[in-house]
Amino acid sequence: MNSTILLSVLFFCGLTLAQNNAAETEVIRETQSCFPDMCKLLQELGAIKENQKAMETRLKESENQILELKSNGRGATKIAFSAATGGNGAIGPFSGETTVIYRNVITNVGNAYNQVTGIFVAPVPGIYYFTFFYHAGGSNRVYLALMKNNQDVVTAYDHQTNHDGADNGGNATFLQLQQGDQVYVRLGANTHVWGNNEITTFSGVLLNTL
Ligand SMILES: *[C@@H]1O[C@H](CO)[C@@H](O)[C@H](O)[C@H]1NC(C)=O
Ligand SMILES: [Ca+2]
Repeated sequence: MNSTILLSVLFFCGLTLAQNNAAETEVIRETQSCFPDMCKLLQELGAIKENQKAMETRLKESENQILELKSNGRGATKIAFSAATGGNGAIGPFSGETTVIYRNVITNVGNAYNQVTGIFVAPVPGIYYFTFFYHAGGSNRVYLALMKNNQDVVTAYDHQTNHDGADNGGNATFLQLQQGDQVYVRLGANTHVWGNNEITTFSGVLLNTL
């Protein structure tokens, strides 16, 4: 039904209803018996149209939100890195605590890991997952700690021994980070790990933004 017809019928209904209040004649009674149904129908049609408009608006809003998430929104943030120390022998022992520098980058989506400093800096607040693994000999102790800012979160340890010449260990954790929080692996004083190829690694991934 086009809107001109809709308007004129509504206008007619208005007249009919107005006349109903003072209804006396046959003609008006006849009109009354026929048109009130029509008016109700039109009212319902109007309500349906309103509903449809509201739904279209909501659909458009949802579409916009999805587009926003797909492009530059927080839902699009992808952060993941894996790196290995590389090198050709023991890293340590050193007299003080040292940040382990994983120079060989395997993956660094989002560039939040710095291969010069060995430090990962959270670019967005979120839930992250980190792992580190090491290989080491028995000639010295092993002590590695995954650090969140200045606090050790999970550690890996092994004793010095001369009959157990090859050790492998590691640890993993979920961390809730604020933007700018630093995560790195610290080698304990007078301890060591081995650094050949991809044998000693540090990895992290953003699971969800918060
Ligand atoms: C992981 O770290 C925790 C906390 O430092 C420690 O108690 C646990 O022994 C570590 N696990 C391994 C497999 O080294
Ligand atoms: Ca051992």
